[in-house]
Amino acid sequence: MKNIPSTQEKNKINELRNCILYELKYSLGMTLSNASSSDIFSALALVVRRNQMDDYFSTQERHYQARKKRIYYISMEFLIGQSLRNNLINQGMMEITKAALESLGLDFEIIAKSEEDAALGNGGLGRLAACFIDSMATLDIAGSGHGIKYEYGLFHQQIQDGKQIEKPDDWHASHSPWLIEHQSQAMIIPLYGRIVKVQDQQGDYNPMWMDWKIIIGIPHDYLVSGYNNNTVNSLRLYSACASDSFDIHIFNHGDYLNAVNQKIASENISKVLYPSDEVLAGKELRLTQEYFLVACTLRDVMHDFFLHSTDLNQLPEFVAIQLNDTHPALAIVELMRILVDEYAVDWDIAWDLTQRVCAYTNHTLMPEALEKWSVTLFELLLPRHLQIIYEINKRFLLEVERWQPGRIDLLASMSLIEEIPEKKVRMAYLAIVGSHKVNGVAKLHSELIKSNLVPDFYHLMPEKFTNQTNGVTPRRWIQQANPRLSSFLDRHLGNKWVTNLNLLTKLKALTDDRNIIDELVEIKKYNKIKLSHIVSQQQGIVINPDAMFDCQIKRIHEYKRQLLNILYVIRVYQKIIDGAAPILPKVHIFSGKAAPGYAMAKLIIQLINQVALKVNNDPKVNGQLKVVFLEDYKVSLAEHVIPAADLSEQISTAGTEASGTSNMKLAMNGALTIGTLDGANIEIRDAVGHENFYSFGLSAHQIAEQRAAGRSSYDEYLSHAELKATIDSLISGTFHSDKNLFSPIFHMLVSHGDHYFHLADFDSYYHAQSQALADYSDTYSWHQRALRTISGMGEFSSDRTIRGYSADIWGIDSLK
Ligand code: T68
Repeated sequence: MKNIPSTQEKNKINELRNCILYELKYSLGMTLSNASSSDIFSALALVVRRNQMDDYFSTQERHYQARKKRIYYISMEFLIGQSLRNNLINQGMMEITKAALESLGLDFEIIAKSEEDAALGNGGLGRLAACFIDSMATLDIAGSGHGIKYEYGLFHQQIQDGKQIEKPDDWHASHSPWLIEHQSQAMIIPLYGRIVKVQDQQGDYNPMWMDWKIIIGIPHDYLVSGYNNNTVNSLRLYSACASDSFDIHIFNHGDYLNAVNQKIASENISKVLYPSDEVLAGKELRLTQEYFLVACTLRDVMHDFFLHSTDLNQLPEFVAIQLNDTHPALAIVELMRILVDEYAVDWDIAWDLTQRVCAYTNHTLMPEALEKWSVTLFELLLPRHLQIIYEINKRFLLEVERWQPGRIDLLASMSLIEEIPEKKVRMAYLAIVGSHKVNGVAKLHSELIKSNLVPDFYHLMPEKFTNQTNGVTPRRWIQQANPRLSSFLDRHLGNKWVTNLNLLTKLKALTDDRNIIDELVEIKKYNKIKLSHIVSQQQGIVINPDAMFDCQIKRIHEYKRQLLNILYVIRVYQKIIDGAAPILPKVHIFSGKAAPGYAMAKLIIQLINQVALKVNNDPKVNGQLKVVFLEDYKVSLAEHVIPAADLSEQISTAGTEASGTSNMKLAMNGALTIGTLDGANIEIRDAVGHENFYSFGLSAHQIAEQRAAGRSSYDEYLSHAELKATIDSLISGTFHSDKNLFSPIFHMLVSHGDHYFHLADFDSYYHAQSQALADYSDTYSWHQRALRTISGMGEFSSDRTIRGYSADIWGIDSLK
């Protein structure tokens, strides 16, 4: 039943309605009668942005007056998704907006749906950055995000004949109502050129970078509201454009076409997000992007700093730079260049300041994913930066020599420059030596960084290494994505949980209350019905909301083992055909994108779709087992899947997933986890109680041992008849008329060593799955455990993570 609005509320609704009509008319040049949903969305977003503006200026002034240290979170990716709902919630405007739209005959849901996702990221790393800026604003930290305004975000995925097809994501950045362009703050970024030695007045020779080309960086501000606190920070996204003077120079020589080409080349820098969530081998444009981001951000850093002080020794008092992986590690070098070349700071002092300002977050243990850039490319693009890296390395290797005299092997293995087979800059080593802190993103991961990834660096400088377990923002991942769970929490805990997620522990006392469990059952059911509609609209597949929804939603990767999940489905299917399966209805939902150049991941997508086709249409299965691959995974789709999940698949090979964050989002929304002892799964299991977590598989330690011992996946395959039958179905023509189609998967598993231990973990996974399904048949106790799970998830709020960075890395302790 709706509440009758008070006169004051009526006035607010009226005012908002008039503002929307005003923006529609005067900013967009339309009237209601000819406006599309997307036009109304833009008008509404402009109203919201206008409301943010005053708070933005007062926040900046307040932080400036308080002489607060500023945090610059530099990331090549910010996976924002949609912003309307989030901004309305944070500003407490949701209800009146719905009412204002209704008074115009409009439905909020339809308007909100028309917002394009800002998909400026690949996966976990980019979404983490988005959660962090939300938490920094909510905690009233003077912190800004710094990234690139890609014209094309992560590609759209279409599935045709079971295969992934990539389509460009033109998210119409230039028309985004959220972005405010600041042409007047354009920045000059030099590139290419050569170094000459120039004699100064004392007769010393100093290097001078000359004859560079110029790119212009234009900042765009995206405003980030804190939750219910009047703090508004910003995410600065830089776009690249050609420099006019540079063009004119060429124009004067009459080379029009060359001038135009140069202009296009410059603008290409911010054209597209690289769609790989791992290796980005050798792409000149990518290195240019990384440098462009860093150079623009450091101009902002210096500008902001000089508002406070002209004494560069004070830099670490006012500035903290957090490097989101090694992608922005050139910030270390650019800061050194600015201090040494532009402000003539003595090298040792500059190096000390740089280290105290910078900190580095590592997100991967996989050696092949560690960034390395060819020295030749560096020399061409950033000759001065390469010199600085060599100087850093020279001094660092002297330190290594002092630490372990005579260890030539260490000088080679710890050098920032890899020599063989080709000279390359090791970006992770640069990031480690140039930072005062290096953190992993879950306890296990932070330990493995020390023991496996860079043990020598750890032994040389143990004080640098620390852990900050990831978290996710409850504003988006509970309040926005799951409004019914959110009201449930309001009812039983009051509304403070939104900014103090530890209050969830109070739910523990309610797990024996039948009425409360019934409420939770209803909420999950409602969310599952909603997802079923999306599945039937998008994929044309009818699923039963009473079935268990088993969800694996993340990038497609061998190490994440979507293949293990689909092999399990194949096994169950074979049992059904043999008449030997325990029949309890189940839906396996997959969603995720594969990097366009990652053939094996794309083949796994095709396998999932072919298995789906077979299983979903086989009358013997009779709808008891369904497989759904939801196309075009993105933040806004995740917001629908997560609240509807019963079982969360977190099944990476132990020791490969740095942390995971979908594991947190799903558990917070009441899914139980089936997972390996990997990444943050371990901490989640401890937090929710081991009895509420289906753990399986080898530990990271056992995996490492078996790798070292040289296990044979071929023997595993031969020695296990049922498993063999499952694997053989990949090449029997059961799932595709072309028997050879999936043979690369077969061979990867059987003849090429099964690097990610699918076969070794299969049985253990099968048993955990069977147990989960059997337990699900008792709805009441299942949801008791779901509530217990939610109650344990308080520590996985990104607010907790940001407090950790503040205290341990950034040196800000005065948070409210
Ligand atoms: C993820 N990494 C980790 N990388 O895989 C995940 N990489 O375990 C962790 O939870 C998450 O980071 C947050 O810490 C990524 O998402 C990338 O997306 C990426 C992108 C470009 C280059 C390398």
